[in-house]
Amino acid sequence: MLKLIGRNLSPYSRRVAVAMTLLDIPHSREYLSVTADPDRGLEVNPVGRVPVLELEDGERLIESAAILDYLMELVGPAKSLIPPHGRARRDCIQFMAIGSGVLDKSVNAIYEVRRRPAEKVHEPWRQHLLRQSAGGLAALDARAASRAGAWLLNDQIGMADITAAVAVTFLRVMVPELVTEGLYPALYALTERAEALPPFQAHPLEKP
Ligand SMILES: N[C@@H](CCC(=O)N[C@@H](CS)C(=O)NCC(=O)O)C(=O)O
Repeated sequence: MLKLIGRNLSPYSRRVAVAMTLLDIPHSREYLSVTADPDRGLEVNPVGRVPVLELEDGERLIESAAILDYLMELVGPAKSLIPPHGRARRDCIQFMAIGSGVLDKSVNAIYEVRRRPAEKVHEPWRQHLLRQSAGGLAALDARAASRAGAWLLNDQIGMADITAAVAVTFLRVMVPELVTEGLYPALYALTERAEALPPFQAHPLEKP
């Protein structure tokens, strides 16, 4: 059976977990925190990060986008949460990139505070990271607003939506100043709709 390594506080791990459940892909979990156990992180991934997907023969895949690419190929084009070709595929991958870019920048902003001694936090850099994250959130909100209540690409939830919703939920807990009430109404509405679905509820964000 496939094994997904990484806990649900990691939004990159959570987006893979939600996708696997939505696609009915049987898998086990190892809820690894690389902060608590960096040695295990380096054992399963040469660069010590989660998520990692362990295949049945022991091969390990790293990087959530690469893991998702593998999973979409596994389920085939009819079920894939990333359209197989053309404009729809390009748009999906671009909005996934914006969502993961929001996460990359905000996770770095979190590390700036949590992983450095207080006197070494460089606040102008943290603010720059937050501006980059906010830029991505505004782009996702504009797209969601233009879709008049549908999902980002079409009428079915896909990987761009999952990434966007997982990012907003993560930020609400970890960087609430980025997602204050009323700031991105269409994106928040999309997040609420997504989080109400069983595959999201099966993988709630862990408390930090
Ligand atoms: N681009 C990677 C990012 C993964 C990532 O940064 N994961 C975090 C957890 S949220 C991590 O493992 N951080 C530990 C570290 O970078 O030292 C992906 O999409 O999988």
